[in-house]
Amino acid sequence: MTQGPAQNLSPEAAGGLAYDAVVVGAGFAGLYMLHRLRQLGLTARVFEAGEDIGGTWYWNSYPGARCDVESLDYSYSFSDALQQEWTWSERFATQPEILRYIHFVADRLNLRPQVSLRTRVTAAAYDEVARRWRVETDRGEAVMARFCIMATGCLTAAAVVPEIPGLGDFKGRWLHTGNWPKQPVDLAGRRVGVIGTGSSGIQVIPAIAPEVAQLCVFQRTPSFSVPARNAPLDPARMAELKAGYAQRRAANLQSAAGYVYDPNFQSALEVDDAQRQAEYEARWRKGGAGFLVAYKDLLLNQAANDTAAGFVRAKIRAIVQDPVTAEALVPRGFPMGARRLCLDSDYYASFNRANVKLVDLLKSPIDRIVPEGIRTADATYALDVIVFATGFDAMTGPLLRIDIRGRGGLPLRRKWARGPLTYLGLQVAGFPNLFIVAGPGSPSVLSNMVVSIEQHVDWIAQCLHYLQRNALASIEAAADSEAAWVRHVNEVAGRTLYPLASSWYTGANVAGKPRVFTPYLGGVHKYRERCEQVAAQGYKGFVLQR
Ligand code: N01
Repeated sequence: MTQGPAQNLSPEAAGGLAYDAVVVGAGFAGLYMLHRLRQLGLTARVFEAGEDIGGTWYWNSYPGARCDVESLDYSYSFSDALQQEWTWSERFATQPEILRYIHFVADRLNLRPQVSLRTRVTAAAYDEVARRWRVETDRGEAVMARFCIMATGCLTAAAVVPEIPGLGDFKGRWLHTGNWPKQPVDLAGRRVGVIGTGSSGIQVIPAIAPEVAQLCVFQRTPSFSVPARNAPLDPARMAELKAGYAQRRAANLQSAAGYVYDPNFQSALEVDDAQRQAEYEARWRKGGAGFLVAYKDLLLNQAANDTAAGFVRAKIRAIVQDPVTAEALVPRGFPMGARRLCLDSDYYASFNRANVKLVDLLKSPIDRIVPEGIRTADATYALDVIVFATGFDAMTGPLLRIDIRGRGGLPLRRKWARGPLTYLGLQVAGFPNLFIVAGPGSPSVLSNMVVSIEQHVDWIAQCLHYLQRNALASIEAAADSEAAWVRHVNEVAGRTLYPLASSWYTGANVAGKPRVFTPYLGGVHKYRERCEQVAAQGYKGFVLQR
C-alpha cells in the first residue's frame, strides 16, 4: 500500500489527481472511514454533495427531526475520549444536536481538510488496466483511486417528490422534509399541507401544529406510532451513563439491533391477555422502540403481532377525540413493525387541535395540485405551503444515482436491475475494490446505524490493512458467494412478517423499483460474527489478486 498518492500512476496519465481511496459522502460513515484511512497512512479524499458535512443529518433538517435511537447509543464508540467529552442533552437527540456532534467529531479529528463539499460524485468507473477507480464529480473534476468507498447513506438526498399533476402551478411554496432549506422557514400563521405520515410526517406534524394557522394532513397509509417519551438528560444522569459507557457499548454489540431495549424472550402467546396488556402498557409509558421487543415473536408470528397492534389501535381511539378521525388514523392491513414503527411526541393528540385536519386519501385521493392548494376527489384545500414527507428512494437510490461501472464497463444499474446483489452487503461481484458502507444486504436501517457503520468501516479498514500486508492489489466478491448471500438475506426475511407490508424496505414506495427486501435481518451480533469469520478465513468468498 502506498504511503503517498498511489504509485505507478501519474496524475496526468490518470486525467486528474490520484489517491489511495475516494470516499463518497461525509456523514457518520464517510467521516469515520476517512479517520480510519488516515490511521492506515493512506491518502484519501471525501466528496460530499451537501454544503456541509453531516449526511442524513444535514439534509433532514425539518422541524421536529429527531433520532429514534437513544443519543447515548446513536454516537461513535471508537474513542472513549470523544464519548466522555461530548454531552447529550436529551434522551433522543434533535437533528441540530446530532449535527453539532458530527461537527465536534470532525473538528476534534481534524477531518475537514480532506472533505470537498458541494461536490456530487456523478460517475465511478473501474479501469481494469490501471486497476484504479476513475471518479468524476459534477464540478468537472476526475480523480483516480485504488479504492472507492461508498458512504452514501440509505436515506440521504434521494428524496422522493411524488408525481402529482399540477405541482408546477402551485402559487405557494413547497418543501421536502429530506431536503429542507438551511435558511429558516417561517410557517407561523400559514396554511400548511403535509403529505405523508411515515416517521418524517409524524415528527413534523406535532412540531409545526402549534404555530401554523391551519394544518391539513394528507394521509394515505396510517402508520403505527408509539410515544418516544423524550426527556432532558440532566448532568448527574449523564455522568452516571458515561461511567457505564464501556458496558453499554459491549451490550450493544451483542444485541440484534445494535442497541438494547429490554428484550423479553417470552412468546406473546404464552401469557394471558391481562399480562400482555400490562406489559404493553409499561412499555407504552416508558416510550421508545422497546415496544417491539415486548415479546420475542412480535415480528415472527401474526397472532402475536395482532396482540400488540390491537393495543396500539385502542390507544389511538382513546387519544383522538373525533371518532371518524381516530378510525382513519388506525393502521390496518399490515403487521405492526413491518413498516418502520414510528416514535412520536404527541402525534395523535395533534389531531385534537382545532387547527389540524386529517384528510383521508384512502377515501378521497389527491386529484391534483392546483394554484391555490390541493384538490382531492371531494374538496379543495387552500394552502400557502406544501410539505412533502414522502420518503426516499432508499438504500439503492443513493448508489444508483451515480453511474458506477465495474469490469467490462458493466453498469451497477444493469447489474441491480432486478434488485441489489452484494456479498455481505460490503462488495459487489465485478466491482473490485469498491466497498459499500451499511448498504443493501447488511443490517443497516434495521439496526442502530452508527453501530453498523462503525462495524463496516472497521471491517473495510482491516481488509485494506490485510491487502497492504500481503501485497495484494485487489479484493472482489466472488459471484457464487454473492448469490448465496442474497439467497440467505431473502430466506431470513422470509421467516419474518416484514415482507408482508409494502414499504421502502421492499422498494414498494418508488414506482418501477424492484420489490426486494433489502436490509439483512439476521441481527447485528450474528452478522458481525459472520464478517469476522470471513476475514479470519483469509476473506473467504472474496477473490484476492496480486
Ligand atoms: O418516509 P416513508 P419517511 N400521496 O417512506 C406517503 C427514517 N426516519 O421520510 O405509505 C400521498 O416512511 C406514504 O404513504 P404510503 C426511518 O427509517 C427516521 O417518513 O405510500 N402520500 C408515507 O406515508 C423512516 O422509516 C426518523 O401510502 C404519499 C409517506 O409518504 C425513513 O426514514 C425520522 C405519496 C412516506 O413515508 C423514511 O421515513 C424520519 C403520495 N403520492 C425518518 N407518496 C427518526 O429517526 C408517498 N406518500 C425518528
